[in-house]
Amino acid sequence: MTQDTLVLIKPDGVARNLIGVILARIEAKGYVIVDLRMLTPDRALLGAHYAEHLGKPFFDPLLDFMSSGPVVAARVRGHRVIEGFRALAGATDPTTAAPGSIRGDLGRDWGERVQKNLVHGSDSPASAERELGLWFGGTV
Ligand code: DAT
Ligand code: MG
Repeated sequence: MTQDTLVLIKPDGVARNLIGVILARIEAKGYVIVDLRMLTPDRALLGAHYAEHLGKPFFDPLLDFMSSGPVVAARVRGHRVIEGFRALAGATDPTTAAPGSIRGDLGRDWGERVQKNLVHGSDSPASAERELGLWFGGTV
C-alpha cells in the first residue's frame, strides 16, 4: 500500500517562511519527498485542482489566494501517506485543527473569505493520482 500524495505548501506558508518547517515535519514522520517544485499557479491549474468546489462561496477567494504567490508542490511517498499526511495537516479550519498538526500549530483564522491553512493534501488515491497529474504531469 505504498502510495504517493500531492502536498502543496500554499502561498501563506511560503510567505511566512514555513517551507522548511513543513517539509521537515513530513520527513520527520518518515515519508519521502520524491519530487519538488515551486511555482505560482495560474487559474486554469487551480480551477482543475479545485473543481469539486466550483460554485461554493469560497471558490473565487480560494483561487485568488492560491494564485497570489509561489507555492511549493511535493510528491510525497510512503505506506498510507494519503491518510497520514491528512492527519499531519489537521482539520481544514485552523482554529479547531488539533494542536500537534501543521494547521493546528502554525495556522490561524485571519477573518477572510477563504481559510488560509498553509497546506493541501490529496484526500484519496483517486484524488492523488488526478492531482499529481495536474501538478507534475503537465496535463494543464
Ligand atoms: P481541505 O484543504 O482540508 O481538503 P477542502 O477541500 O474542503 O479542505 O477545501 C479546500 C480549501 O478551501 C481549504 O483548504 C480552505 C478553503 N475552504 C474550505 N472550506 C471553507 C469555508 N467553509 N470557508 C472558507 N474557506 C474554506
Ligand atoms: Mg480538499
